[in-house]
Amino acid sequence: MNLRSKVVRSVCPYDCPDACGLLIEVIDGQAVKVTGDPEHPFTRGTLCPKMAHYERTVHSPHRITQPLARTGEKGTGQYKPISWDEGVERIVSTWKEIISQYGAEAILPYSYAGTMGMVQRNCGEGFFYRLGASRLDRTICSSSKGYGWSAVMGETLAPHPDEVGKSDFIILWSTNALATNIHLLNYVREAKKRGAVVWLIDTYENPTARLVDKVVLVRPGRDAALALGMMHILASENLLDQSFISSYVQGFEELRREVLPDYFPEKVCQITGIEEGLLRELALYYGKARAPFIALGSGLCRYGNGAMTVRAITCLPAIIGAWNKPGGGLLVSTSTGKAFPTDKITRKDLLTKSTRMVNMNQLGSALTELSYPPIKSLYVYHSNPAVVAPDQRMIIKGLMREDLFTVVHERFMTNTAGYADIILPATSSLEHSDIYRSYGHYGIQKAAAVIPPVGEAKSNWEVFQLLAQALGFTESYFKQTTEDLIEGLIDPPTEWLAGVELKKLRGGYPVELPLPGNYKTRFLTPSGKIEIYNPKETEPLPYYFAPYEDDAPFYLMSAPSLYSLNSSFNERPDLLSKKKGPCLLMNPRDAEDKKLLDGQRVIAFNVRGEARFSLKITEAVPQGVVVTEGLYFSKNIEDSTVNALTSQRLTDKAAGSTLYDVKVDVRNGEGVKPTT
Ligand SMILES: Nc1nc2c(c(=O)[nH]1)N[C@H]1C(S)=C(S)[C@@H](COP(=O)(O)OP(=O)(O)OC[C@H]3O[C@@H](n4cnc5c(=O)[nH]c(N)nc54)[C@H](O)[C@@H]3O)O[C@H]1N2
Ligand SMILES: Nc1nc2c(c(=O)[nH]1)N[C@H]1C(S)=C(S)[C@@H](COP(=O)(O)OP(=O)(O)OC[C@H]3O[C@@H](n4cnc5c(=O)[nH]c(N)nc54)[C@H](O)[C@@H]3O)O[C@H]1N2
Ligand code: SF4
Ligand SMILES: [Mo]
Repeated sequence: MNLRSKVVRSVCPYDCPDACGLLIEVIDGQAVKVTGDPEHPFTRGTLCPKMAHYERTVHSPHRITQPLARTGEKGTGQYKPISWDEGVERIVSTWKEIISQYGAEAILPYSYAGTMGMVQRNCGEGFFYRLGASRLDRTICSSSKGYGWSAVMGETLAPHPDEVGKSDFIILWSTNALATNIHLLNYVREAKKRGAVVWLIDTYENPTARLVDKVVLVRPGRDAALALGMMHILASENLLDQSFISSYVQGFEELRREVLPDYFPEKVCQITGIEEGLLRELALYYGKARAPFIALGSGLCRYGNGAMTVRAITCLPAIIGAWNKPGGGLLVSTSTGKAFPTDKITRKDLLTKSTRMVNMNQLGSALTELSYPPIKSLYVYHSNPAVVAPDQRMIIKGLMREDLFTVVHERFMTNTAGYADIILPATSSLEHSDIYRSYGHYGIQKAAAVIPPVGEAKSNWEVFQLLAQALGFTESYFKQTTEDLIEGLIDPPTEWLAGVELKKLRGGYPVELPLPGNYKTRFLTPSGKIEIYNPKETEPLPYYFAPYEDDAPFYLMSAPSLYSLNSSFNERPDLLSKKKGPCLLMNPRDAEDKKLLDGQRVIAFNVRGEARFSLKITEAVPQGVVVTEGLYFSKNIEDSTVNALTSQRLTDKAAGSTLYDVKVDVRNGEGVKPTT
């Protein structure tokens, strides 16, 4: 190690359940090396391929380092540098004009999870409430999954991930954990060493398939039928835990009487496409295991029936009493929001009158169809809707509007930034402070800035402070430093936080939120029991209904890639070369029917649009399904990507995205020029 170098702790800011602890080696204000913190209990010293060279992202030559103003046509990428003063002045004067003509609801913020830090992620909300802008319903990821879990389990604490290590039968259900939750696999490996059996239930043999003992391929959007079919078999084979049910479960008898008879194996196999022998084997393994554990990913919640699917699966551990056994349970996500008074950041109280809510999955319609008032300005921060949000063609049509004033606060020239009127340079997580929690474990950690801002970059909070000042907002909230906001989350500590060593937390070390001894059987629902029957639901008992489905031959899965995270990391040539460009995986028999050859250019299309891929023929994908891994930037304005195919339809509950509930046809794309 160089004498001038120092090694400091930080936290991975990305939208990933692992929320890893990082060690950053810094020389002369530059991050030169990034490694996993060996003292972080979940990270255990290893990082994913994306973050192993985070310094290449932070000091990328593609970083935006100055505010920029558009000089050419929208979408053509022509900009000139301007000062921060000029940038802020242009934004504020344009907004004032818009507000006087249309009211503040003509302004729409758009943000999601470029950074998961509690301050930088959420600090725009108070600002836009104060402004009186339209509000954004932030449901693109997995709101329906949370809804489905809560409908059965209320606010019950999720199991600690180390339970997985104690299980003897693990189901990885709708997750490509090898890409999206790699540190959970440490526990899976531990369990395997002790003899545990691991299965994967997915719509294709995703890369995690090679780590498991058996794969069950289910037709997309049918998992509720599968879960109910498993419960039918568990009941008919007497594999229920009656004593657990009578102490802790509400409504199993109703389910057994009114719903389960409908989910006999022949019917379930017809719906799900699973062979009867395999369905029985799965149900019997699950029912006979000492402590079965389900790790539930989010793919299956992004359908028109997503919330109900998660609700049905959440009933499974209840009827066999898995919650009562060390190593048994179901992990949907750890919700640790209650540990922090996040309303001190989001400041709902600054909203003085009711304002319009726009669903983030329907940005395309919002920009092109909304009136009274129309959206006249869009402010995007830590999100890239032109790539990640559904129905891309509509979004681009909206972003192209000459009368839409778009501001994008970004680290890189994303496709969304390419349509902006003003671009503001954003800091990376190493350049600002924050405090982090996780949705995959119970660790929390504070991270101070470890290097100065690259160029003239500013953090989300700094920009909202500048805008607040220019708009004359006088509330003391806007005068607080980032450090003040972090401290406000810790002090005074909530009841949950009071159990952690605050000195260690303030010092930047990873600490764990404590869990009460009996938490796995403390069911925080209105009845105090697991609510298979939930009287508050419009349908008090879970059942299966079909997802939306387009009229086209192939289900399209646009699953995560190991080498990017949503649209992030596309700035990295080292990772892009491993990603190998947008591919479409197809079963050999489908390719033969369509007379398509391995490696050729193909176009996937449906009523909403089309996207180009290179075809990869593989048995990993069943007939009737095509798969693409990872999101890519469009190279030019004519070229759409996978979200040109996805729809703005919402889930059954919680207004979530239906990004996987989409069907396409595929045709030869050799020698065909792109069209929009
Ligand atoms: N490397 C990497 N890591 C990531 C991300 C990334 O893009 N890349 N994204 C991050 C984000 S934002 C999130 S939310 C998490 C998501 O992490 P996960 O929840 O693990 O991943 P998902 O993409 O939601 O779902 C993955 C799997 O669902 C399967 N699937 C789709 N439909 C169905 C279905 O109907 N039934 C079943 N059984 N399976 C189905 C897909 O084939 C895919 O294998 O990962 C985070 N981590
Ligand atoms: N077809 C399809 N579409 C999907 C998915 C899918 O599986 N299939 N996954 C969906 C899911 S699960 C999610 S969660 C969404 C995610 O969608 P987004 O949250 O939009 O995620 P990213 O694409 O990672 O874009 C985040 C952007 O924030 C920027 N950024 C990072 N840190 C900061 C910061 O501190 N300040 C500012 N101002 N900018 C910052 C990054 O440079 C990056 O461009 O995408 C969804 N889209
Ligand atoms: S595994 Fe997830 S949290 Fe850990 S370094 Fe990679 S992206 Fe970050
Ligand atoms: Mo997500």
